[in-house]
Amino acid sequence: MTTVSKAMHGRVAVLTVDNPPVNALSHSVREGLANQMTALAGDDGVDAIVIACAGRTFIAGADIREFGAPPKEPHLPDVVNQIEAMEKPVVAAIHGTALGGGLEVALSCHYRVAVESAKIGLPEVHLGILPGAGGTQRLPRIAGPANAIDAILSGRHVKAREALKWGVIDEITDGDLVEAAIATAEKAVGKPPRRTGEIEIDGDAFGPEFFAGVRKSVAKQTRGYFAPERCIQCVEAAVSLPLAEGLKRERELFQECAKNPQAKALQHMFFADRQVSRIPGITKETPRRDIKRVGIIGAGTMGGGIAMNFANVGIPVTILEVQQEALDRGLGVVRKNYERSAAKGKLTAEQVEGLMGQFTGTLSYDDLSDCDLIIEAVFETMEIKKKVFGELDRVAKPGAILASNTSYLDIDEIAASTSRPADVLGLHFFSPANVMRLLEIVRAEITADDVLATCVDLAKAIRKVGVVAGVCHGFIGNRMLSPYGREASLAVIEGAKPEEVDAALYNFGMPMGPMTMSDMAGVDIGYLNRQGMGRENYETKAYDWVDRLVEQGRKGLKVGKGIYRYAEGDRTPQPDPEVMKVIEEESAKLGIERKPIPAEDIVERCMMALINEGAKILGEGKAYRASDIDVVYVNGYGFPRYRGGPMHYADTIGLKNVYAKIMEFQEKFGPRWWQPAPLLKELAEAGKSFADYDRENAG
Ligand code: 3H9
Repeated sequence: MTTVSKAMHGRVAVLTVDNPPVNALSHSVREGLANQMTALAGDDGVDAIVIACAGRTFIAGADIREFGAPPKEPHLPDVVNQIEAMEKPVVAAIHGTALGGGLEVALSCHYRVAVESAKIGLPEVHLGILPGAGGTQRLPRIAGPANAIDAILSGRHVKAREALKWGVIDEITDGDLVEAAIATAEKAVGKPPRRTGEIEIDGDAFGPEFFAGVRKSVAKQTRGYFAPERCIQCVEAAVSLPLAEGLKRERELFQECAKNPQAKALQHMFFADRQVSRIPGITKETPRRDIKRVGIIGAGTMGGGIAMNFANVGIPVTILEVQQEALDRGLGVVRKNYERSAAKGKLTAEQVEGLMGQFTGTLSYDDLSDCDLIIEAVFETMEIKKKVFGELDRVAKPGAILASNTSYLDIDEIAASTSRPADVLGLHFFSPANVMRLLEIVRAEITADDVLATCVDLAKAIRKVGVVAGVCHGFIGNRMLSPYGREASLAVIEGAKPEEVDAALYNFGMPMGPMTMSDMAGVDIGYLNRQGMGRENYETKAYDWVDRLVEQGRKGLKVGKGIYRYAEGDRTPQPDPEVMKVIEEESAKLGIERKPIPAEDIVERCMMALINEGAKILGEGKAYRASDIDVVYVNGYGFPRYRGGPMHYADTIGLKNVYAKIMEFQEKFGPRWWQPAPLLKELAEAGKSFADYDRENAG
């Protein structure tokens, strides 16, 4: 298939890359560009060359689908060097996004013309690699090391205007892009070659202190990641070495990154993020309902946060409370949130007022009658939820979508309590709802397809990662959290200190350990939940010590003490000897001889519990794909993205090993909580992975 075609415009050859959807640099494109360059170099009828793209974008990078396959010549770095070495001027005509290898191709051209809406970037770091076709050597030369390192480490998309200031783009045109590029090419004929790689960097300002500062500034957000440090080393090489040597160093470091398991994990997440909105039975043709106004019931932290998502994208919200005071308080919190953003310079005072203008407060259900979607965020009991849905059934217009923000309750039961169950589903936001990206979209037994399709689209519109889950206790995320928390808590009663458990999981890559997380969420929440469950339904050994703390008033961070203690105005958890006393007493009560537990054992138990529950969820059809579970855990629970989510992590261990470990735990800790998921057993015995399962079942 020809993906690079040539058309002559006078004495300028215009090469058009046409490789939908994003003109990635698949083998045919690399080969097409290389062959064309060879032919055009020797073609007396051609004075200059333009590289342009068909469709929605300039080249968006190397073809990620080819990663892992045996490399095929010509390699991109060679193609890029070949373009730069051309004696005839080469001009890139950029629209859409010139990303990764796409920008590297553009940087090897001698001029770059773009449309105003174009963007450039080197997002390789998000895929666990680094720009491997000269990007780390050429961008610092043309844009300066500081801009280059910012672009390479953040992977952000830089607007054409900013790129113009950096010198990466030579001209922004509001006319026809290809014509403008041809004009630039014609003007360049006869001038000496203008090669990015030949620009000299004045390295004086970019010594060791500069790079030490860079390392320090990104240390927190890059904790545990392999590629960022190698990106920095590449730019150091650009500053200190001639181009050829810098390119060699870039190649070595690129290979190191490509071989590291993080690259595979991050590339898995790239596709997982895109797969998640593909819902069996839902197509582009599935009708959608119009959402012009949203109603929210409950103006508490959750309700207010949920409402902000809609206001932020220009959808007006009616927010209902039972008492004026609660309503005023809720709207006051929303205003404060916006004002905080304004204080940081993210919003103007005028924008704050505009956003607040999207809110209408009410105490009457009747005022929700013009809403197209109503989400309740009230107290978490079935009785109250049913009462609310009864009211909604009475006032909502026909066709309105009715959603519950419940974290655990049975949406089928809620739906069945209305006269319109097909219009009901769960929309489970995570706290703080205006910040957290995850949204679980809970499909009830008879939720209508158009209701689901509308909510999947809506999730994107409000910039959330929407994952469809089936009805079960805790859906995907919280259901998995429960055995994970149980194992963490058991480790404490068996001999580990809370801070040791937290450190083990923090060092694994979680943003915080489960003990700190409990304190932040409120230790009393789990306590109340357990009170409602009955002792026969949970592992009392794991939680009796926690419950004793709650009974002593240690409800967590909000009261300054929980599993840890907190100094006034300080959120740093401090180990507390009082807590250790309770733990030791409870261990003794249970006849447990406390023993130190190695960090690896803590991590292993927590991870095996998480994976096993994930496999149960998948086997029961409560998640469509293993990769959807990964999306939930990475976006909602801070599971390290570089490990690819719990299910991909399980694949890296090997499901046979995971299954064997769970059987070992069954032997050691008893069968009650260690029943392997039937799907896990099946896959392990067949020598398959969760990725195989996804390929075979969900496409
Ligand atoms: C690189 O360049 C390495 C080099 O430095 C060195 C080499 C030696 N390859 O996101 P969308 C697919 S690394 C293959 O929904 P949007 C994507 O999977 C690369 N496929 O659209 C999806 O497929 P499907 C550096 C790709 O409009 C479809 O295109 N570049 C690639 O929201 C549409 O994607 C990047 O990391 C690819 N490179 O956003 C850029 N890119 O329909 C990654 C996309 O089957 N891409 N697909 O699900 C993006 O950031 C966005 O896709 C883009 C469009 C902004 C371009």
